[in-house]
Amino acid sequence: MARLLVTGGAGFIGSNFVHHVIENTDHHVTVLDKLTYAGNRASLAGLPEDRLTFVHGDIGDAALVDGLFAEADAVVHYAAESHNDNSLHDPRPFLDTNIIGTYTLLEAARRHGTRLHHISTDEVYGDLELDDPARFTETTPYNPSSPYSSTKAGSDLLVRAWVRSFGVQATISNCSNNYGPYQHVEKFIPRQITNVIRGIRPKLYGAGHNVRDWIHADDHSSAVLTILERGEIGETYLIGADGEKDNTSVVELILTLMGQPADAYDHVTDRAGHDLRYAIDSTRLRTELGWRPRFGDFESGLADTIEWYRTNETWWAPAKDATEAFYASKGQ
Ligand code: NAD
Ligand code: TDX
Repeated sequence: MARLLVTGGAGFIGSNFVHHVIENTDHHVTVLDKLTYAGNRASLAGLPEDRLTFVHGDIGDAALVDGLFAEADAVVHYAAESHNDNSLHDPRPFLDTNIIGTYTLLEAARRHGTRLHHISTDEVYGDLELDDPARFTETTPYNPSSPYSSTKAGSDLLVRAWVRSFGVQATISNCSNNYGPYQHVEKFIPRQITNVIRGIRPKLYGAGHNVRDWIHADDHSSAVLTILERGEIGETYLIGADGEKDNTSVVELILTLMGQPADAYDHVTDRAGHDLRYAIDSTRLRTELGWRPRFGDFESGLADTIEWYRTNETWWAPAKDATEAFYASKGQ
């Protein structure tokens, strides 16, 4: 049994990871989460009290972080400001949490010799043309587009520097777009599902040709656990499940699965600097560490996710009106 510290464990992917760890291992989990607008204590409801400790705090609080690292065997770092649209509106929290927060964790890992896994995104590589046969690999040069992705790129580079300069025992993973339960209604898939539930037409940015490479959050969790157990220190692993879909197809599929006409959506103002396409080549993770995704079928994973939002309206309803008001103020 190991003692895992999970930063951002009340967010979308972090909470999915905590559920995955508690169901599939005997590790004890301590969650450190600031409970920003994106964090929700209810995402961890029902988990056994003897397996989970919740600490409400900021990853930039060096004294708090130091005490938690002293008691952890390993740290998995999910905490971040994560939404591109917010980063275009107000970049500052992205610098504070994604850059200074990660720096604070790295300094604690350095003092305590703690194993650290840093969670990052494929967005650090910029975007690809729609007809480009290439996909991102571990050697693709960094070329981030948004304030969000540039701060994630900065945090990755800090981790690499702390490994090389100070011998910090860290690994990095860069994953593609996640979907599944507990995702905030500001994000594309939950926004459209909850719009349909509320009788609002889904909103597609621009022409809707942009492509994202979708992976179920539980497959992201199994990949992270694999890297934590068998990954080589100092190395980066790309996580993806060959799930490329253009945004129009995703909206049409949501509408169809929810019993609506496939064309019952609106085109709205495009995102500034909107990345065209992301695509992950996860060969390294599969061949070197033997990882495989379990959710091969996007349509059935999406149907399960729709069902989750239908049955968990009390989880998402409190954030819905404010989120739509924010988008409406931007013409989106
Ligand atoms: P999220 O916004 O749903 O959750 C972020 C969590 O971090 C929240 O619980 C929030 O309260 C917490 N947090 C924010 N600032 C904090 C701080 N200063 N101190 C402590 N806690 C803080 O994000 P998510 O979508 O779950 O993303 C989690 C991680 O995965 C991020 O690092 C993100 O870059 C990365 N990632 C996300 C995706 C995706 O598709 N969502 C894909 C690849 C990588
Ligand atoms: O209402 C919408 N309509 C729309 O067309 C919203 C919210 C989004 N979109 C488009 C923009 C993107 O092309 O859908 C796509 C997905 O948008 P988001 O859910 O905002 O995700 P994205 O910007 O691709 O970033 C996500 O994946 C990578 C996560 O939010 C990041 O944290 C992660 O790093």
